[in-house]
Amino acid sequence: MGEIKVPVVRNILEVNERLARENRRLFDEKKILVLNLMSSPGAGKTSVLERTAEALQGRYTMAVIEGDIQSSYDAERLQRKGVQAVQINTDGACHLDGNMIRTALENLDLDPVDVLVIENVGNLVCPAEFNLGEHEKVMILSVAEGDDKPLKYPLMFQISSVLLVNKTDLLPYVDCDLQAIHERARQLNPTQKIFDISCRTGEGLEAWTAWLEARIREHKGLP
Ligand SMILES: Nc1nc2c(ncn2[C@@H]2O[C@H](COP(=O)(O)OP(=O)(O)O)[C@@H](O)[C@H]2O)c(=O)[nH]1
Ligand SMILES: [Mg+2]
Repeated sequence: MGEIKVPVVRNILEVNERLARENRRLFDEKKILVLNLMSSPGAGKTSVLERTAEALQGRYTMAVIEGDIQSSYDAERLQRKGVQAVQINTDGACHLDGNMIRTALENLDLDPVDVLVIENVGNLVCPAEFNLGEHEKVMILSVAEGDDKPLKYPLMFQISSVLLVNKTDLLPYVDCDLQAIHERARQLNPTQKIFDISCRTGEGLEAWTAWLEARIREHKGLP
């Protein structure tokens, strides 16, 4: 009898890592800075992108990949701001993966792009596990979600190099201790950059966009 070979399905995360590395190679070849933007549903990912597009206008070219379970609503929001945007519908999947990004890239003209932001599916859990080939993971927590979230979703805070604490205009109306968010996030990730922002009033957005512009220049090797 010949040897019986059992097919082994390779770890899904391992396959994803390979695809993410391929995406990263393409981004680096084109000198495009890529951000993976993550948060729970409604924390303000698309709002941050709209505000960021306004701030970068005329200086740097931004493109966006929008991930949602359904609809093309968010891509349309960004297109209205003059941003090249492509929508991915995951049809139920709770996160984006390297393969979905590779497919989306076929529908983008990358040549003029300085920064590509990938808006992940609204979820503080699964997106933390899947690299897409990005250079920076950026997460948003809105104050309306509560100051206990770093304790409950530690991985997302640990892997994100930037934390945007959004909706600070709502602080007078919600039971949320901003200082506690900072302290808990710091404990999980001492090097994380934290920006308190309000997409509604614009407060704090300048510091965030200044960081982003500096990061774009650094990535391109510009002074
Ligand atoms: N009060 C307030 N509302 C905000 C702020 N940022 C976003 N929103 C609102 O929160 C809701 C969800 O925002 P959206 O950007 O679609 O969140 P996403 O699901 O994470 O993309 C929308 O109704 C926004 O207008 C903010 O800073 N303050
Ligand atoms: Mg959105």
